[in-house]
Amino acid sequence: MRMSIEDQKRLYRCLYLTRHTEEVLSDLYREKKSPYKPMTGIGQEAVTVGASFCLSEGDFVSPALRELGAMLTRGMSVRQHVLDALKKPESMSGGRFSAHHSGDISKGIILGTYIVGSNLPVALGVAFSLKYTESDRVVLAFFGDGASSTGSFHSAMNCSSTMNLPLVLVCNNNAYALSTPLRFQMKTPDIYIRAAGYGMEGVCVDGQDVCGVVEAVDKAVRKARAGGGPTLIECKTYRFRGHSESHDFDDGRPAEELSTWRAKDPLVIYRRFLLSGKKVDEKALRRIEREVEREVKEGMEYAFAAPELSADKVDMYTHLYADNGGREKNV
Ligand SMILES: Cc1ncc(C[n+]2csc(CCOP(=O)(O)OP(=O)(O)O)c2C)c(N)n1
Ligand SMILES: [Mg+2]
Repeated sequence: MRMSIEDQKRLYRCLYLTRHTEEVLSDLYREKKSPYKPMTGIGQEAVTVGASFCLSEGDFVSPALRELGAMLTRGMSVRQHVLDALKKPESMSGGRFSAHHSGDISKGIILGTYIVGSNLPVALGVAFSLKYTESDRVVLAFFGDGASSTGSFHSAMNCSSTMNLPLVLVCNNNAYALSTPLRFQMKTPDIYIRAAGYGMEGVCVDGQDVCGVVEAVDKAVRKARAGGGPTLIECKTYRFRGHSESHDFDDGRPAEELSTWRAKDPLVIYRRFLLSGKKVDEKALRRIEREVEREVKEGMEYAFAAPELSADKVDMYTHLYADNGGREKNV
């Protein structure tokens, strides 16, 4: 993908927005100032943001568990995310979503579930509908290394390949499923090779290098849009924090492994890359960072101050398929 300087700055902005939002939410939880316990993608932003950056208006993204970066890159605001995370009645779902079920179909963000791997058959269904209606839109679906051992993953691989669907499957291989390291999950360190078993193209990229992620995903998106079918893209990455914010940072993972990966911070790498090109200077990047910090602060302040759900205004009987006959209680 040929990116203008403006595109490059926009990409940095999305990376920084994701990092900063997750850091602030995590700090608030740890300081007991927020009930929302994040499962962050800190360290993995080059994958989630970089891949989502390749989509166009009208395309769809299917986030898994730690893809806030995908939602923000596709245009969800910090305010909207935090309203969802805090289950505020003002959120789109009226307080029904948790952050794991968040999404916004008007922005092409398919709503998630907490069941590992379960977003893949849903993404597959959306991809099928796009092909069926002869649309040139594509679906980008995220999943983790752990999810790649689920039946949902294998069904989605087989079906999308056989039906030549416009689906791009992006694996965040962060080497752990909760606290289980990859070597206890599978006999191979590589997930992209599984594509061969389904007659699909499989690609492996450095998930800390956002330029490499953008290049690989952009190619796969173009291929899918042109009717070339699905691609599996494995991104080797690492989460810098615990599985969730209720886990310690060093949750049994070797200290040396953590420090090796922390030295490959995707934001630092991309920042350095931008400055080395000499078309973006330190001042411009600082300006972006200040703007993002202001946006995050305003979004958080709004969402935290928004009214809470109140017990006497529970409307659990609306939005049901079944007619409740106007009854409010004891249904
Ligand atoms: C079907 C299912 N099994 C177990 C869990 C509990 N669980 C939540 S996240 C997770 C780890 C998933 O690992 P991976 O797919 O590698 O994603 P990561 O957390 O590393 O991003 C597990 C086991 C779940 N939510 N759903
Ligand atoms: Mg994982």
